[in-house]
Amino acid sequence: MAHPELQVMLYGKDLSAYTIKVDHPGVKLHSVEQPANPNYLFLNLVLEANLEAGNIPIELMQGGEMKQRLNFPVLEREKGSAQRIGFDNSDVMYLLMPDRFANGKSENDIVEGMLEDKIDRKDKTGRHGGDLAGVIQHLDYIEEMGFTAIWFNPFLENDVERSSYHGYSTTDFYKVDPRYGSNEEFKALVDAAADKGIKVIMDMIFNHIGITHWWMKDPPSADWINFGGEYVQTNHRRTVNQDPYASEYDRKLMVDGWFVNSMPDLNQRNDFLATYLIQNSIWWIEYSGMAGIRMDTYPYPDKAMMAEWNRRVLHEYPDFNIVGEEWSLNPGLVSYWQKGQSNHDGYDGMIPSMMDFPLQSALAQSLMEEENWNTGWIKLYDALSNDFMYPDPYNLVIFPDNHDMPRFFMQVNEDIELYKLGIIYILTTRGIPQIFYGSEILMTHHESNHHGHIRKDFPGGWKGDKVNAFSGEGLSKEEEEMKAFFRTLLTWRKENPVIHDGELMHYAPEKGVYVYGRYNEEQRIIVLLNKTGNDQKLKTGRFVELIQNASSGNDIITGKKYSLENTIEVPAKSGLILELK
Ligand SMILES: [Ca+2]
Ligand SMILES: [Ca+2]
Repeated sequence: MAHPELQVMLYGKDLSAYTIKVDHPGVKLHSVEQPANPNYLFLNLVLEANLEAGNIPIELMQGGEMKQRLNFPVLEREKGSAQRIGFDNSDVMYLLMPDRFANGKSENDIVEGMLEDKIDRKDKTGRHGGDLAGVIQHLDYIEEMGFTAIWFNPFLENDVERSSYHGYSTTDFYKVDPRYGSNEEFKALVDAAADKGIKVIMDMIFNHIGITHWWMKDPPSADWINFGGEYVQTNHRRTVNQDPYASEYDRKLMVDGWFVNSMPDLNQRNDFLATYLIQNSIWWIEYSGMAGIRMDTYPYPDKAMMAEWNRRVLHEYPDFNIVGEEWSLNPGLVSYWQKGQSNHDGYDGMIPSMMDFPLQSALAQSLMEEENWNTGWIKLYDALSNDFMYPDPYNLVIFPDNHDMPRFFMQVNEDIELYKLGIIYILTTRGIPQIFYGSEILMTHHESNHHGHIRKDFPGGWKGDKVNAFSGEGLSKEEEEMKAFFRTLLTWRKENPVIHDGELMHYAPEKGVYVYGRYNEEQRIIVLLNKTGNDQKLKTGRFVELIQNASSGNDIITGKKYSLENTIEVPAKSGLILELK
């Protein structure tokens, strides 16, 4: 590894009573550190260039006698591991929640001894039985649809009493939850996905753990958990990270307060804990072969440690990608974090990508508002102009919806034509698109906007499902058509680099039509989105910078040819994606 030091946490009764001996070629025991709790020791090892794969013996000594010997396994690295390419704007991510996508193995549905030891598909916050095996079985589907990456909601062990299905309450950072599978199964999934050209992105949470994490019974030190391990609610005032006027009181409550009472807040200022989390990420990347990380609740952990975490991961894997979640509609706040930003306080967050929440909101407003001087498409046109604030807007992750908000189809009042306009926009504007599973079959949640209803079971993922969205059996005509629409658009996007990293130019909305284009040396694309109920005739002279001397364009969805001589007619409530000729 680029970083030669490794810190090993040892846990066991009265470890402070032992001295540690490591005598192995290629390894030096630099030092042993003792936290407040005598049941822990931290060993600082230096791994030298001549270290070979195998077991490093760690000996626990007392009075010159060896009392116990542990074998710390060191594995051979995969060739080219450090040079792996992270997700980028040539990709489209498929976001799925492992519990709710497909149940590939019924034998792991209930794991004896775990705190939530039942499944109930009728319970919105219960476990439904989906797992990693189910995803492996349906990789063909994800590939055929044209997705090139999968972002998994978290699947590490969540041995908590209730709502363990969503995976955001980690109880073991080094272990896949047995109800989803095993570490080996995850690695097999990443390999099988790679064979299909699909990258895998892991969801990580550094801000908090589940209340039943084993640390809670016997933490290494009192400062391991914020507020001394006692529940104090965060104020959720996320602006404190950027606000030049924030009081220390507000700042501390935001960053150190707990997200909810069942999720103890980790103190990343503790150096042992910071190292533990950093090494854990690097271990998962190296072990599994994955291509990216999505970091949860990005403004909540200690921001200096988060910058250091990014630096360390990118030091090992310079072309890796990491995206953070700052749920703010203010691009000034979001852009603060991105690597290369020049900030008023000198902070460099080091993170390559952020989730583009401001653009998501502007898109939904644009589609739902009446066209007017300051409403409708102008929201999206104006929102995009904020890109001057970002060091790298082409590396932002863009999305119509995700697992934490009403599905986009519901946001546009189930209007299929408006929905299509939104999807065209996400798949053709700058950035790295992310699509939530079920979007391709118009999934709804009429029961409620409760997260448990939004994260519905994908039809066909369970034996006996009447509808099978994988095969198409039982889908309505509208659902079938939407699936085909996605497949056409995604397959085309995959093959056309101009949509990945081509330049972007847009025109102020007129007559309810928003026009923009993507171009590079080889290719030019013009996208025309007509929101109105009428066909709209536009003079093409206005677009000459973009279309140059092209006289026509072929719509990539219908294959139909459109003339660009003098005028173009954009059909009512529809979008055209024209490849210019
Ligand atoms: Ca299962
Ligand atoms: Ca925190």
